[in-house]
Amino acid sequence: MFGKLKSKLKEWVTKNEEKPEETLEKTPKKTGKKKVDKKKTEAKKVTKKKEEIIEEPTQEKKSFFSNFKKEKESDKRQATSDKLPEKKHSFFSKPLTEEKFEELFQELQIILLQNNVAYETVEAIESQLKESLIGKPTKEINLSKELKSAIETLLINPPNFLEQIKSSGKPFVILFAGINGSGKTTTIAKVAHYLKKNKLTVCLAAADTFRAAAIQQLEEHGNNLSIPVIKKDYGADPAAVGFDAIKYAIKNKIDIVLIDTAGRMQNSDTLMKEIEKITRVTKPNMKIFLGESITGNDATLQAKAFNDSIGLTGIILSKADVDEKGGTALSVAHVTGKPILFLGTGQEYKDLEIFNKEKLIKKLGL
Ligand SMILES: Nc1nc2c(ncn2[C@@H]2O[C@H](COP(=O)(O)OP(=O)(O)OP(=O)(O)O)[C@@H](O)[C@H]2O)c(=O)[nH]1
Ligand SMILES: [Mg+2]
Repeated sequence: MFGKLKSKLKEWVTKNEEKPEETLEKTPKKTGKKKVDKKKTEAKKVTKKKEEIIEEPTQEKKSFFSNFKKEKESDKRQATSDKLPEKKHSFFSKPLTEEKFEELFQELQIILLQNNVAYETVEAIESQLKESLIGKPTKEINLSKELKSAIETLLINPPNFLEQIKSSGKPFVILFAGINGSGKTTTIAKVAHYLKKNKLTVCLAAADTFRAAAIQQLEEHGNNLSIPVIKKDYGADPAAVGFDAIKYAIKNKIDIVLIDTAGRMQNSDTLMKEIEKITRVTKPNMKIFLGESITGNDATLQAKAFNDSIGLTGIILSKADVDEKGGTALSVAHVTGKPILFLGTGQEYKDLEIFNKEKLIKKLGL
């Protein structure tokens, strides 16, 4: 996860921080500036440190240093004599203008969009950065730090899952919803395994009575994990299956009921009405949207629609192990305002990771 986004962000930060005076002050305002930059690049090419060059300036490089000195002296004079606030700053401490910010952000915007960050989320990052960067002296700008803090504000750390369950009445009902193949049934099995490991008792409701073999798939997980599965026939009312599972849990003093539901596209009115009915009948304590990390903007749109329909409690993103880009987590969390509870990181029962925003930001290398 984050392989591509991480390397692209690092590339962008390094590029813009290495030569802030070149990138942030791209438009040469003074004569001779172009010459200065060209000479600087040449000096870099021979991979000599600035200090070494200053000690022994060759004839060829003398003009670069004399120009540089002149620039600094002229800036110094302006800083003391000029009344315009913009010119009170030295060569290296001019405040970043809105125009320069737009120039700088353009490239970052493309990187983010290409890595599955939703447009809305890119805009949020832009406005955060704008607020913190515009007017700041360019030499004081730490892009990595600013970007990190902009991303940090988009994410929410989830509440303690086990604590929430333990502090609530029995049975604790969790409904899983999402589009076809997003990983609902597999994730239910992983969550059941996790709860069992934490000494909680679980039963599963096979409320996907629609897809062929969906009930058998859940039963197989139930058998593997020694967890009861409550089922009806294919075509039965899924809300009734959920209701029966809750009755079973009350009777058998089971702590948690996990309800599996059929995959449904968020734009299918009938199926969205059906999930609303399941929600009304089973009154889940938690309504979880299961999205795929790899689907990017689609997952964001789906999460939004499911949230509008049943009011989500949180999100689980599956297939983070095969996600190269990593922007989905940022977008889904930001757009819905709901916490990501877990990340699915593989196909085995143990492959479920509690979401942690600090860990995610660390993975981004910021
Ligand atoms: N690599 C990887 N594969 C996963 C993960 N979670 C689920 N899968 C795979 O995704 C596929 C679909 O998973 P299911 O659990 O059947 O998805 P579903 O949402 O229940 O599908 P429907 O019931 O058809 O809507 C299966 O092949 C799973 O093994 C994960 O975190 N990582
Ligand atoms: Mg399923």
